[in-house]
Amino acid sequence: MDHPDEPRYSELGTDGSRPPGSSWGVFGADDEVGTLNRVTTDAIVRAASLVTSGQVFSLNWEIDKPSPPVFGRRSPIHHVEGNSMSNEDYYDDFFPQASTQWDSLSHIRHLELGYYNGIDRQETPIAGGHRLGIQSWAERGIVGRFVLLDVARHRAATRAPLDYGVRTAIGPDELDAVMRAQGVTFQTGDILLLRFGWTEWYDGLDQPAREAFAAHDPFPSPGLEQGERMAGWLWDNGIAAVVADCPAVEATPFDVSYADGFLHYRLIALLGFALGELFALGDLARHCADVQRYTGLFTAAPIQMVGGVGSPGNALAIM
Ligand code: UVW
Repeated sequence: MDHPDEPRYSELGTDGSRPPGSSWGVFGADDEVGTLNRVTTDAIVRAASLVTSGQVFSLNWEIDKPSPPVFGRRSPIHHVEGNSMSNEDYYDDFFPQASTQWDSLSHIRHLELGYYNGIDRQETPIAGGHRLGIQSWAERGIVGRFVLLDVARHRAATRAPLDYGVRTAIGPDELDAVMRAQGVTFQTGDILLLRFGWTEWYDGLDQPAREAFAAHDPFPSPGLEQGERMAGWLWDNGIAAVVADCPAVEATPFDVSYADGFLHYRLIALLGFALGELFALGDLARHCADVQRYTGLFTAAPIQMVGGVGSPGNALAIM
């Protein structure tokens, strides 16, 4: 893909001034936005022109799913108060990263190299600062062309359907095959939507099965394969945000004890990717398959919380 102003993945950090495989400095020495910088105003105008039928798809799963939650998060407790005239509600134990969510760039720190763009831990939310907080994306919104890659449908058509009881790591070769089958190519600044069918599978479980799933820690799920090849594919394809319908974008279980055991290190801390997880992509994917079009307009408005680490997805796809 052609975006000549940016180095290729193989060139990142090769001058010795930044860690190899990092985009630090590419979007500016003080940048806190990361790959969302790839979405230009022209790209948004082009994405808006893809809206032809006006059909709108909410990509937000219920706020209290999965239930029980995973990764040590808690379920929101919803209260409604009122009087004879008005009502209002509030939540206890609201974890913005429990259901459909964005991970801000302050979510993950690389074990040896630290936070995105070399930003000091003392300036980030965990130390009481706000740098790399979700406000960087709340202020600009996340808007652009989406490209949906329906990995689950492609698997079912070409091999066997995905088995959600086992760990399945999907790598660049398979994603290239899905792209060819769907007839799509990328443009710089695309929002990549990856459907593994995970939220739909979960929706089909009864409550005892959901309890058993949450008790099985670490649990298996499909997702992207870990390692440099995967990171390089996303970078070199000019992707601005990587959004999936599985719990971690990457396959689980992952291994946080080393750099290539956990793709989050490379994507968030080294490259500055916006990651979205547990997005509900089923209805959109069915529609895309029906009309044989896998692109459209994507919009999301992360919560404006200065120093927030994550946010509910608040996302729509418009065709
Ligand atoms: C972890 O990093 C474990 O969580 P998430 O997948 O929500 O980013």
